[in-house]
Amino acid sequence: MTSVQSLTRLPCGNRVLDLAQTHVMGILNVTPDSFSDGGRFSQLDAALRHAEAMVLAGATLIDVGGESTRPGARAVSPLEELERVAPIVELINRELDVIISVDTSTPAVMRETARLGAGLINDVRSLRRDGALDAAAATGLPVCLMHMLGEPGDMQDNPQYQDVTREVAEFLAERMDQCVQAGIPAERIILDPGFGFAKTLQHNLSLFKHMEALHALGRPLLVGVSRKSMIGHALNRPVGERLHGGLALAALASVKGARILRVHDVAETVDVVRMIAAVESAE
Ligand code: PT1
Repeated sequence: MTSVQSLTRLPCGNRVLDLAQTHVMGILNVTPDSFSDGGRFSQLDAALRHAEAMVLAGATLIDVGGESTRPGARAVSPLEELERVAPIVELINRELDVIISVDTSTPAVMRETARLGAGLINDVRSLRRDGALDAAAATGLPVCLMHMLGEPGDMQDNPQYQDVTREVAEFLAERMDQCVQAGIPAERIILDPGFGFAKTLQHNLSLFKHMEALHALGRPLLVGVSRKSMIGHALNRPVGERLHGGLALAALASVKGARILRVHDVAETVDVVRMIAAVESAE
């Protein structure tokens, strides 16, 4: 392997992510569906089939989350979260060829899912829960650190910044320092501006516009804007009508150098990424 290749290859458990390319991460929520009475097996089977469809559509990562972190969501207990997430991580690892990202802030979930085949820890709280830095370090897996102020339950209560991009960059630099001190090398860190987390529409748009400034931190960027209210507010669209706005942002993020796009609509986003790659690889 050349030294240039080693800079772009991020080991994620038993798989490798090539950071020279833009990747699509498919979202798999395993929060319980109160309208479904199909029982545990049928919910697990439906989740596996959804994951498989996203892999066939071109997702190279699947982000499994057992706790909703959208605005106003409430926290779940560690045991409840583990019981939701662990079986599907084990099943995807056995059945599919894909990197499993676990969307969690819970140390026990990090440790247990790493054992079951997870390849990436995606923590919207940037490893700020008690024991999370040590748990993530112990897994040896890469981590995605995301900017958020407060908790999902209160984060949209009047967020304020002097300069949102600078403050997000400073926050991420500080969390990266904490990781390195805890034994997570910088080479294992992915950074995320945290769109929709403690930000008004204007904060989100300004942060998106100036996203390139975060490249100064020297780590790959992950962007998650799929179906979020920033699209809804900018276009006046309900959640079911945000695909086109989301694809525009996916294209922009890709051109701005984001390496991972976290999305619901995998097939459509993969077309966007491939089309851009086709143009960029032309003479
Ligand atoms: C994200 C992200 C995430 N988003 C990472 N993980 C969510 N790394 C969950 C809205 O405004 O961007 N990056 N995990 C989902 N969270 C939200 C937030 C969903 C805001 C919706 C909104 O609509």
